[in-house]
Parts: sequence; structure tokens; C-alpha cells
Amino acid sequence: MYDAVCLGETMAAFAPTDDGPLSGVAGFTRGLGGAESNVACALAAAGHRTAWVSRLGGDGFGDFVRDAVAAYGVDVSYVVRDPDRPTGVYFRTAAERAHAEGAPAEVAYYRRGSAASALAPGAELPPSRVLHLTGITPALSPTCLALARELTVRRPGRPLVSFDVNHRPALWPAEEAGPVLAELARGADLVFVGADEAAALWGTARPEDIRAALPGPATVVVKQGADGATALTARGVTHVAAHEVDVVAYVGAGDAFAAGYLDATLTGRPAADALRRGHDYAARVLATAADLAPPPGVPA
Ligand code: KDG
Repeated sequence: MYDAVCLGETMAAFAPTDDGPLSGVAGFTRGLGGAESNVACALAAAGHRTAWVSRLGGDGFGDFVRDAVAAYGVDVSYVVRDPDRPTGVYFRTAAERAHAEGAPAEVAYYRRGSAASALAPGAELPPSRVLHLTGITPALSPTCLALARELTVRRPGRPLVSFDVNHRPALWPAEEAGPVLAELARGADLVFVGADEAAALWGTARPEDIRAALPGPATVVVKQGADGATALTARGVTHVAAHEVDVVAYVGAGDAFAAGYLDATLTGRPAADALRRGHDYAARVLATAADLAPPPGVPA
């Protein structure tokens, strides 16, 4: 029995070595780009028995992603290699510096038809205490959407289903994503959502209104950026302020927050501790350019 199983696509992610728009950036550094595997890596690094379930191409990027995730102590034996499809790839600009110049961050995905987009109902998942999913998977293909629906059906004996809404406007517009992500969130036991993304998807950033829009999950955690985070559980409402951080890059911070919250939940801690641990994990990632903290024993 695993403590956590995380399912979703991981790409070879290319972060720029220079500022500016994609058209002008000449150099990139390769890393891991996968919200769910980021959570798996952080939980494994914290000592939890963790597996990542996905599909990768038979290419060199697939080898890189598999080995880089495994280096955190995550079991990658449930990852299927598909020789007929590529591993997804994405490039991004230096988001925060681009924002400072008033330009939006650019993300260029090369993932349509990727090996992971062929994930489908019936995927083999080992038994676990927690199953972590995100709203990225249903945006990848009709079969990925069907799998997300299958995994969020309430049935006796299922793991605690954790769902990070993770709306990606580059994959689908809010009008299309909103109802689907609400449906999937209602089938989960623990939902993470940013106040800003809830506003874009469902027209409200107020934690109580988001909770009312998502009847079903036992717990809804609303991330409010520098204002902290609020957990709405069956026992009540808990708010914990965020740490003050000199932000280097936001990418990966939401995944780190979810991992911290899940780490505390797996060890039986109450919501206030889980929120605090979420902030602790997020702060470490916010203070670096990387999407996730390095594997244990490797300097940042
Ligand atoms: O969550 C941080 C990145 O790793 C993530 O955005 C990449 O999974 C990703 C996606 O699909 O956008």
C-alpha cells in the first residue's frame, strides 16, 4: 500500500536562461514539468511511499523524466512507455521578470498527441491512502477526461482523492474548463484551488462561496497568494497567513503547497498544521527558479 499515488503528465520543461519574450530567448535549461509528479517528488522526499502513474514516449526525454522523478525516491514502475508517441515538452519565459516589464508570461506547449494524452480509463493504479489528481489531466484529451471522471467517482474503499484544480488557460478556456473542473472537484475529498483561478472559472474568489459552489468534497483549500490560505472542512474554517518570501519564481509553488498539506494530512495533523506545512513547502520553491526543491542530499 502506497501513502500516495499521483497521476498525470510530466514533460521535459525548458526554462529560459535570459529575460524577454520567447522569440528572443536563445538558451533554456531542462527540468521536470509536471504538477502531479512535483507533488509525488516532494512527498517521497518527505519519506512517504509514493508512486507516479503516467505514460511517457520511448524517446530520450521520456528516459530523462523517468530517471529524474525516480531520483526523488518515487516508484516509477507504473509509468507506461509508448514508442509510438512523444514525451510532452514545454518552454516558458521568465514569468516574474516578464510580468515586471508588464508583459504576460509565455508558455509554449508541445504536448498534443503526447504519450500521456493517451492515458485512458482502466489505467493501472496501485492501492494507496491518497490519490492525487489535477485539473490539467482532463484538458489533455477525451480519454484523459474520461479517466479523470472514472477516478473521481465515489465508491466504497477508494483512497482519499485529492484534486488540485490547476486551471491552465493555454490548454482550454475558462468557459469550457469551469463546469468540468467543478464536476471533478465535487467528486474529490480534498480540493486545492487558487482564489484567482476560482474567480476566473466560477466567478468568485471568496472561500465560503467557492465551498458553496463545490458541495461534495470534505475539504476545500483556497490559496490566496500572499494573503495565505483557508481550509474549509467539516469542522469549520481555518485561515493561516503565508510566509513573507522574496519570490524568485511562482512556478511549482502550488504543487509544493499541495504536497505540504498532504504530508501533514498523511501524518494525521489538523487543518491548521496542514496549511502551515503547505506554506513551508511553497516558500522553499518560491525562493528558487526551479519548479521543485532538489532531491534529498542534492544542494539547491
Ligand atoms: O505546476 C508547475 C509546472 O510544473 C506545471 O505547470 C507544468 O504540469 C504542468 C502543466 O501542465 O502546465
